[in-house]
Order: sequence, then C-alpha cells, then structure tokens
Amino acid sequence: MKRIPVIDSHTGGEPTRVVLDGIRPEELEAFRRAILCEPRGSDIIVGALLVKPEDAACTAGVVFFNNAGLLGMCGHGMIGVVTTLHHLGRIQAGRHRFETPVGRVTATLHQDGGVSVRNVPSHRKARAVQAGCVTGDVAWGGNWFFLVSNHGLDLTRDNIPGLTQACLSMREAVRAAGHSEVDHVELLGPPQDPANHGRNFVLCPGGEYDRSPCGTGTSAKLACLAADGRLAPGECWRQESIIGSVFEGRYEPCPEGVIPTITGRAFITAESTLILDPADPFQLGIS
Ligand code: PYC
Repeated sequence: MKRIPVIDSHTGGEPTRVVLDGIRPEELEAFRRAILCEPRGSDIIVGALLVKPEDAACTAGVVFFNNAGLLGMCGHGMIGVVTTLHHLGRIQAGRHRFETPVGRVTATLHQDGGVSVRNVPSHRKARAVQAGCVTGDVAWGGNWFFLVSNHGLDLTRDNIPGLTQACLSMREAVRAAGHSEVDHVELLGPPQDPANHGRNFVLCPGGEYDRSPCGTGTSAKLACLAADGRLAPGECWRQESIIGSVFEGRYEPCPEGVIPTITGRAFITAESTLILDPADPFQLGIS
C-alpha cells in the first residue's frame, strides 16, 4: 500500500490539497490524478506538492497541479499552502518566500489569518484580440488568461453550465487566433456587492471553474487595469468570484508590467492519508 499524507483547505471556496510526503517530483505525473480526482477527490481540487527549495532562503518549493496537468502558479493554492504550513506549526505570522516553476513569490501571513501573496511579474501580452464573436485581452498572471468583458452573459451561479460552455468556445477561438498559450478564460462583469470592484468567472484548463476569484486571474486583471491606466499603483481592487468570495489586489509597477499582491484567507478542511492499494483497479483514479 502507498500512503500519501495530505492536508486539505479551501480559499474562497476553491480547494487545495497539500501533499506533505510520499511523492517525489518525478513521480507526480504518475500519481497526479490519484491524488486529486475521483474516487478520492474531485476535478475541482488543486494539488500542491511541497519540494525542497533550491534556495535555502525559501521556505519550500511548490509544484501546483490539477486534473489536467501542472499549473505555473496558483494564488488561491499559495494561500492554502501558507495556511497549511501554519496549521502544522511549521511557519508563524510574517513573510515567507516560496519557489514555483514560474518564479519566486513572497507570502505574508497576517496575525488575523489572512495571507498576502506577492506574485510573479504579470503583464498584458495582447489587447482587444478578436476571438469568434468576442474580443478580449491575453495576459499573464502566473498562468495565461483570455480576459473577456463583452460576453453578454450573466455572471450568476445558475448560469454556470452556460458560462462553462461559452468559455470553452472562447478558449478554442483565442487559440485559433494565434494565442495557443491561453489555458484559462476569465469572464468579467460588474460586482453583485457594491463593496467590490468587479466579478469574474474563471474556467480552468481541466474544464472546471474556480470557486475563488483566482489569484493568478486577478493578477492578470490587475496587469490589464494598469496597462489601461484604470488603477493606480497601490490602489485596492476587490475582485468578487462567481460564488461571491473576494480577493483584494494591488500592484507595484515593474519593468515587465506589474507585480501584483493578492490577499485572501484559507481554512483547513481535513487532515488525512490517501491510501493506494495495488489491488484496487481504481487506485490511480478514474480516468
Ligand atoms: O488562484 O491562481 C489561482 C488559481 C488558478 C487555478 C485555480 N486557482
């Protein structure tokens, strides 16, 4: 039997499963779906494998993964990792550095349990790209996004199946328009709560939607707002998700574009050990 200790949390409704041990980075692809997907989990979980950092000044290296493959960075996931390490007594309030496959990020754990993630440099690559019947911006926030405002759709929970289908078509169209790097689609609209500045619906690469406002998606949005001169450095942008959870975003200018800082909060939901029994025909997940 293979045993994999994990801690589960959610950040604004979006789950993170932190793998504490039992998997070497080179084994991750073989066990990725066993860790996340049915029958032990679901397609919406994002995994975070903790690895030894190359730089000893970093708390850990983190490899994020989902039902479709690896993620560059993950904002909600990093908030989950910091909350998990604090839950385990491995870190205390203060600043902590982490290595990710797309660069180093700094996370500050606040006394009230909130976490601010200073993300990798983010930028808008292309403005007003025509993709089928919509136009949108292609931007990097630690993952690649196609951000669309003129979709004409209601950003409401009862419309999630329709939003999902629309995003899948838009992703195909923007890739066909020459942006093959795009794997996330972010629909933007007005907030439901007037305390916030915008609402989003983010479709992730494996066809599931982000329950949180998406840390890397909010970073891509900040890069676009900065490029359009619509948000000043240091000014707060409150991004609401499709289920109403909120991240606060701010940016500092940098030569590549902006360095976003995203603030949110995670809650621990489970401490467990996954068991992979060689006699189980579905030990590696249901594919
Ligand atoms: O918070 O960056 C994020 C994220 C990416 C995919 C799911 N959540």
